[in-house]
Order: sequence, then C-alpha cells, then structure tokens
Amino acid sequence: MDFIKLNPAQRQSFEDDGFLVVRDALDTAAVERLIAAGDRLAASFLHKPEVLGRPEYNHLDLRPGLLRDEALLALVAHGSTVPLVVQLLSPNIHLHSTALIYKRPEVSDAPAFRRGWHRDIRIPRDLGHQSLPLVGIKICYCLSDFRESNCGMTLMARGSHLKSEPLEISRDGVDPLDVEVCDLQLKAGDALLFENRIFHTAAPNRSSRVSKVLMYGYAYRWMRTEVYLEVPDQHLLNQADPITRQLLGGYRDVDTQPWALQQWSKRHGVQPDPVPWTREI
Ligand SMILES: O=C(O)CCC(=O)C(=O)O
Repeated sequence: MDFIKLNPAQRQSFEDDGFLVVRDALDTAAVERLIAAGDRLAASFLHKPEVLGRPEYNHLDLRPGLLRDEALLALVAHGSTVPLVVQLLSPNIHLHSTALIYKRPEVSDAPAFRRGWHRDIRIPRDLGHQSLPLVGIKICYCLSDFRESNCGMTLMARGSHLKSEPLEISRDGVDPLDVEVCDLQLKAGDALLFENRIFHTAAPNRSSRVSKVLMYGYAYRWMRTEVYLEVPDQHLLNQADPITRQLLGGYRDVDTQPWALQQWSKRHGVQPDPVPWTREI
C-alpha cells in the first residue's frame, strides 16, 4: 500500500468535525471500474420499474458479497485513503463492513425513507452517549457527483461526535436544530471519512440521477466484523498482499500482532507510541 501522510490540518479537521473530505481519492479509471462493478451487483435494482410512493424500493443498501468482485476487493487497501485511517486509528485495524448504496431519484413529496440520525455500530445502546470511544472510521467513496444539496449524500452533523447526549429533534421535525447539518458537495472520486461517533443519516435523492457510493468501514481488530462481511476463503487470503490479508482478518486471533500494518507504519515513521501495561514508580 502506498504511503500518504496525514497532515496536521487534516487531523485537526477530523478531530473538530468528526469527518474529513479527501478530494480525488479515486482517479477516473478507478471510478469507472467501480461503477461497472457496482452496477453489476445492483443490476436488478437498477432495472426494476419504479414503485411510486414506496421510497424504500428506490434505495439499495447492499452489504454482503461485495469482495467477490476484483475491483471492490482491490479497494480494501486503497492507497489514498486507508493510510489516513491507519494514522487516525492505529495499525491494529481490519475491515469491519462494506456497503454499496444506490439511491434512485425520489419525487419531492415522497416521505423521507431511512431518515434516521444515528451513531454507528450501536455502541451507545450499551455504553450510553457519554465517554463514547472512537473505534472505527468509514470511508465513503463517491461514484457519482454530489454537487447540489438533497441529491442523496449522507448528511453529517458537524462536531456531533463529541456530544455526550442524544441529538435533539423537534416533534414535527426530522433534523436536529442545535448542530450544523452538512449536506456535503462532493464529486465522483472524492472520499468522505467519518468516524463511528458522528451523528449521520441517509437522506433522499431529489436529483434526476441515481446516487452511488461505496462505504468501507475499518475498526480495531478487537471489534467483531459485521456478520455479512464473509470470512474470505484461504485461497483468496493466500493470494492477497500482506496488508490486504491483515485487513481481511487473515490472522488467527487478535493477540497476533498486526504485523503487516505495524511494519508499514514503522517503515513510514507513523507508528503510534507503545502503551505499556505497567510503569515503574
Ligand atoms: O444510506 C446512507 O446514506 C447512510 C448510510 C449509513 O447511515 C451508514 O452506513 O451508517
């Protein structure tokens, strides 16, 4: 995997906002390859007739089976984004989830489907909203342009990763009032990194084109992967480069050192300081 240094401004922006935009994370050829792969997986969704008044039929959130496609597998250790995730979390990470999200255009008076503000991985359900840890980062790769508002991009509540309480939404409203809701303007090839604590929600696509993104989530290796991320077969693991093998969960257990990314981090001078169990007094 190539090395790209996380610069101080990027770190600050990620720490302040809970998300970070990486422009041109994918070149045109990669976007085309990924659209072709995504469209193959989404073929039946893309070709079925529109079901009026049922926005849930206009929204595809496909999670299992993505990595069987070569182009989608190659994205697991993508060089312009995953190095940033390693520097924001640590080398001790693996791929935690994958999703292909397509939204067909929706008529403007249709009820908002899946407009549900949430934090990822359901951690607050057990730990509450206070002292919530940063444990994972999703990379959202744009395969279509998102150059206007209300065109299907996931909405982010800027800075809400630091909130220690639930979001406040008025009885007749859908969005929080006390935080800035960001409907980011992105173009195909851009990536949006966002962390597990930030409140975000799906939003309807009021444009005239299908909105297309891929989301790959990374988390510490002691976080169990989402169940639909199938354990890759041994043949595939044997063929993978060492970093992809680690990211795919190729080590026997979490006590095995994350050798591949540890060595990569060391080679590039970005290994985190060790955290000792004990210290002399
Ligand atoms: O469909 C979307 O835009 C949002 C997806 C989402 O909320 C998630 O992956 O956690």
